[in-house]
Amino acid sequence: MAICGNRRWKSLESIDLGLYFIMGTKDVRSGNPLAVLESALRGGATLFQLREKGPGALEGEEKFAFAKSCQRLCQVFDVPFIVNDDVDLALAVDADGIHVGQDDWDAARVRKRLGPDRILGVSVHTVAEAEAAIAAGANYVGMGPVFGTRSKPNARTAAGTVGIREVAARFPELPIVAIGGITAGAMAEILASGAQGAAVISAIAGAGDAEQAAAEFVAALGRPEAVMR
Ligand code: 3NM
Repeated sequence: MAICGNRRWKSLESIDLGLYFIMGTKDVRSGNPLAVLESALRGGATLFQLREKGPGALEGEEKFAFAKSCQRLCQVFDVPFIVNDDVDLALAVDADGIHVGQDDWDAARVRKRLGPDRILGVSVHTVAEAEAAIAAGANYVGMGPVFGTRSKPNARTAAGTVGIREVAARFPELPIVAIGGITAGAMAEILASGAQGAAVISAIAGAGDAEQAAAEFVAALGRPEAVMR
């Protein structure tokens, strides 16, 4: 089986938010996290974010080593490797980008540290936050939680797609990825709201067969050609 990569990306403009897989070691209920990541990539994930957070999360050298292993897998599949929240780690491993929340870091300061060539994603909830993220130099915004989620203990109340519709209408050029409790069955609703794709933890990391789960999302995106095997 030849691995051709999920989606060639050579510029910040060609980032594919279609199936944005997010995972930390604690999100995987059974099996080896790296094997789960590889399965998700095989299934067609177009972007990966390492979100190593919460009780029992790896730290220091272990986190660095795990990040490097994830990055190597992403490189095999030609999928951007994004680090959640940890700017030092992102720079140390030479990640393709970083994702920050409203409470994590000031996005403009992060952009300064990253320079112009890495991907910067920012979580936003309102049109005003989206405007600030654009001004700070974000390449995309994440919006959620759309549905209830168990993967983020301090997540806000589920907001549906209302906010996504508002932000998409105000900033039609801004790439938006929806997050929070998203399943393949919800993809049509997500795309109709103006988002380019879905960011997913449990529906893939918690699935018995992560490759199959990812492939179902890609099929729901309506462009299964994203995967070449
Ligand atoms: N951020 P799942 S919801 C990491 O609303 C994260 O900003 C959210 O995991 C937000 O796909 C969330 O298992 C968890 O619901 C998403």
